[in-house]
Amino acid sequence: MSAEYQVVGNIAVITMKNPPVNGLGHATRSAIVESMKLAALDDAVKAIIITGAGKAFSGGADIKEFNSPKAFAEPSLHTVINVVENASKPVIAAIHSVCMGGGLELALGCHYRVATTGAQIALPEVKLGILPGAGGTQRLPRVLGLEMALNMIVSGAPVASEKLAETALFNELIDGDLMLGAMAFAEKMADVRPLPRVRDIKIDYPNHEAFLQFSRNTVRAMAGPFPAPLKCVEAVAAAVTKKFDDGLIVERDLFLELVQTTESKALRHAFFGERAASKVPDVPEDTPTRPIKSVAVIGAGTMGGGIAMNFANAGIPVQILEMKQEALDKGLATIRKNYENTLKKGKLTQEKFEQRVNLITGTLSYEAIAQADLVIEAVFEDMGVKEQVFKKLDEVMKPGAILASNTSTLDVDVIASFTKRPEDVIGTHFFSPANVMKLLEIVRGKKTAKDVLATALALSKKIKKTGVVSGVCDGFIGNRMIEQYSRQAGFLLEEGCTPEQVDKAIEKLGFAMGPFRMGDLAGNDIGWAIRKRRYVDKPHVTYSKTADLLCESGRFGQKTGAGWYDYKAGDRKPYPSQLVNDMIIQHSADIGVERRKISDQEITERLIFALVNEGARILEEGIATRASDIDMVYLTGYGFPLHRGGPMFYADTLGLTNVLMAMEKYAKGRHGDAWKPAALMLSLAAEAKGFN
Ligand code: T1G
Repeated sequence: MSAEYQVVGNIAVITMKNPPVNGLGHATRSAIVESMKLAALDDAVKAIIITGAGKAFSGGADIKEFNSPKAFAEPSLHTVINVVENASKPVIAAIHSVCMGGGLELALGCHYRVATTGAQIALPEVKLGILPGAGGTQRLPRVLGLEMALNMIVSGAPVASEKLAETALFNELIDGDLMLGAMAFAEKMADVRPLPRVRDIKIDYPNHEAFLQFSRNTVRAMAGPFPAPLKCVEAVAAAVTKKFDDGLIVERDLFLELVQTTESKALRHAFFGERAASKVPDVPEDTPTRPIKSVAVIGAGTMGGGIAMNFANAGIPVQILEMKQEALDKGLATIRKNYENTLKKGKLTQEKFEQRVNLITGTLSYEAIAQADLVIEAVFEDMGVKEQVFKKLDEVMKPGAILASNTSTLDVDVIASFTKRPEDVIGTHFFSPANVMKLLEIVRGKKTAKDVLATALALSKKIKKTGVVSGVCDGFIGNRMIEQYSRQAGFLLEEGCTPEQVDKAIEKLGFAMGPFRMGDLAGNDIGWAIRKRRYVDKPHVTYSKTADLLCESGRFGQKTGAGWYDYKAGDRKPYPSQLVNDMIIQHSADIGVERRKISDQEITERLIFALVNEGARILEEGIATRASDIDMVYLTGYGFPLHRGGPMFYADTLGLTNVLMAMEKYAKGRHGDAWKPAALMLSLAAEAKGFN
């Protein structure tokens, strides 16, 4: 059952029931049409109300059905809306909570719409790389006007129902019980004729061409690699320039064009990937979580400060523990400065500023944090230091407190072994800047308790992070893959590239920042320290010494005013460095490598396929639960271009056989051992399958 039909007095009530958000899947669409037939045949029924059960009126078309025959199987959403709009009895949409996408389009096909306040009203299709495909681009401008409708459709942003109260979208806003209000409204309108239809409203916008042209130029400038925003403008333009039914045809054609694009498939992949990431196969979704009412952070450095801000932003009091008053004062001052900057930009109210600053306090004593529900260690990335901290935490923290480490590569099981409560230990790897980057790698130790993991996942949502669960290995998911990416980047320098050429090639593919600009930003000394530790245990692993030579000359990046690139004081713009390029050329000669011209395609293939191959191994070993988790790590933590869906999705769009063929070619070159294909890739390619 995905819609319930009942008659209350002389009003028929159709209640959509397709949890969690009443997605308008085929079964729901069919049930609505069947219910409309019953209402039409029942002479006692004078009016019909459509509403949604649970937490939404409707979240729109069932995205899970896309690219499956069900999505367009009759009754299509168009058919459902036509049945409603052409009914001989008044149909009233009773809207609450969420009315989005196809759900709003269904409501626009009704003769009347009433709503509670606070309902989220949106046509968010553009965020999925498509556009409203069931009349939304033609009907919304008729009730909101051209400008407001175009803004909503191109941005996909929700608007609270009360903000639209004065528009023709709503006939009434209902205070109190929605259904009682809707029934009263239905009684009132039961005999009113003719039945008003949104499609009959004329859009009055003189000189619309100038506005539409301005909109095209503005949208083209902001759309980046995504085709949907500009098509939204074209669809809405048809609402003004064409008859209603002709406008519907324009909308349909544009929708069908967009729904097939890789960009849309990538956005839909990311939509579901974000939500799938919080699902852990052996941890039931209703696992009880531990209440987190207070947090402590050990270390007031860049990471510790940023981490603390996340919790203050979510309204959770945070204590920062430092060893020295000077370091503590510096850390707290940096946090205040960050909030002041946000305040100055108008992105924070004075009230929120004060609330957040006051939620963060400092202390020099472990005893002062003993009652915190969660403590996150963000000290120097050295196992000896971690050991001291966790032994102390084990001593002072109250029973049941969660002990988390922000380590970016170290073994969480070893860290847990420093305590007598390894089940309470977990990794929470934030990405710098910790108060900005969405990604949170949640590292599950062998002994981490299920409720601790469930708590960390729930908390990641509360602090607006994308929590992705990783098993324990060197580098977890993101940094383990970036090691292979960095190896190839170094080899490319030795074989003929400059840092700028590598960066430009991968940035042309859509990466926010290439490996060398990223190194200069994050600090080349971080990778240097990791390599010193990592390759001691793995002497057989070859890697380029160019990065070490760079660090030996003190060129750590922006923080030292020079790295792979030169920098001018007060200017973060990277300038190619002749000195570094000469050092690279000399190094090639020293190691007897003849430099050659290397294409952008080779650069991007070697960088990305190195990620994909290591990602496949991470999947094989069960470090990551699913390929989309790996994609979410790269989309939210490493600047992988969203329109390409993440490394594993991108490999799927290229075809794993093609990826393997390219890898085979590179395996014949220098350090060919780096290109040994993961068994999972070979088996998937053999079955013509992909990772997702
Ligand atoms: N279809 C299928 N599943 C959906 C869904 C949808 N439209 N919306 C949400 N879900 C699932 C989601 O995957 C998750 O599943 C659960 O619901 C809770 O979601 C013709 C073609 C509605 C504001 O783009 O913005 O209509 O992980 O965690 O925070 O023009 O979901 O539990 O298994 O996000 O309360 C247009 C997308 C579709 C709305 C609720 N509609 N959804 O937020 O819960 S295209 C959208 C959202 C369309 C027509 C076109 C949000 C929400 P699971 P959640 P939430």
